[in-house]
Amino acid sequence: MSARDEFFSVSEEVADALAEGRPVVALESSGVVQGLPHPLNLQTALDMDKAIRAEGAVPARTGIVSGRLVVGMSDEQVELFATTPTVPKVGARDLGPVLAGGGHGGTTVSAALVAAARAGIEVFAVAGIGGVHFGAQRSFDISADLVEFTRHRVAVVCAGAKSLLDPALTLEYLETQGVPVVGYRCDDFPAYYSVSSGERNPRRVDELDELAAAVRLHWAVGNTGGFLVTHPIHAEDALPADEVYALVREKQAEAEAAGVQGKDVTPAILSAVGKATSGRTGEANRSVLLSTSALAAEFASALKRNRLEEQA
Ligand code: PSU
Ligand code: MN
Repeated sequence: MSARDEFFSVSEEVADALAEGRPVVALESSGVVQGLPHPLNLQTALDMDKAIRAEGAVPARTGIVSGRLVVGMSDEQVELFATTPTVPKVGARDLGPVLAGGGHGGTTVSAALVAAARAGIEVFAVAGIGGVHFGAQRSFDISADLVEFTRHRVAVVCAGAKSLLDPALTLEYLETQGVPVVGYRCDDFPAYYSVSSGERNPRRVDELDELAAAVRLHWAVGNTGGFLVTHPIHAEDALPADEVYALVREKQAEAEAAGVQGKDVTPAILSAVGKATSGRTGEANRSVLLSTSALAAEFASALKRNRLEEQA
């Protein structure tokens, strides 16, 4: 059975899994288009799917394909995005206009959460969330990802915030908005390519079933927003945080001087940092995308187990 209407389409595999109560992990597609160079982007996206399946869950990559918001993109659709750099980056606010225009769109975390919630998916995986940018006191640059966390009952498994973001301000914003941030087997709030951002997770839990219970109870008491689970990149694939943050400051200054603004900021700085490290960030990105996907799949299973326990 596939849930389908004119502008929203859930793949048959994802619809079947949801109907049968099997674990599903939603994914974004902006990272495929804007995040990694070809062919690393395609290989990584397909390997993320494998990592999720290996843990017994179904991957559900979201994206706008020919004016339709798809949940559960096919390999061919992912390949199209991976080889078409002109596919625009689409945040939550862009969904309506881009769907109306009939074109393609790579979903950011914010847009993917809208799609996941609509499909009834409870877990989303991403390597690094958007957040509060360094210098946000001046620029006001705060990712729409943070706002969408407050709007949807979707748990987000991530390796902290992207390395171009201010981790302390990002954590402050999440606290203000009532979004739980819990480290799974880690004390420090991770930083995407790096094991630690230098900040601490407000909480830590070491068992997935306890984490699942926390998410279920967060919702059961009436909270309507999301829940962040953080877990860092494998240490052997990580880059030193001080080195990455120093590079980010340099590349951010260059981007500002060049007048880069709005949604171009994140891809511009990340790709400049990638070039400056001769691709080492690409390999780190691949590693953390795979490990986060696998953990999200395990966590989605724990969440399903918890629901069964509740009903028993
Ligand atoms: N990876 C990149 N560039 C991006 C993104 C990922 O290399 O632009 C997307 C992610 O989907 C993330 C979003 O949700 O950027 C955050 O963008 P902004 O800071 O403009 O909110
Ligand atoms: Mn922004």
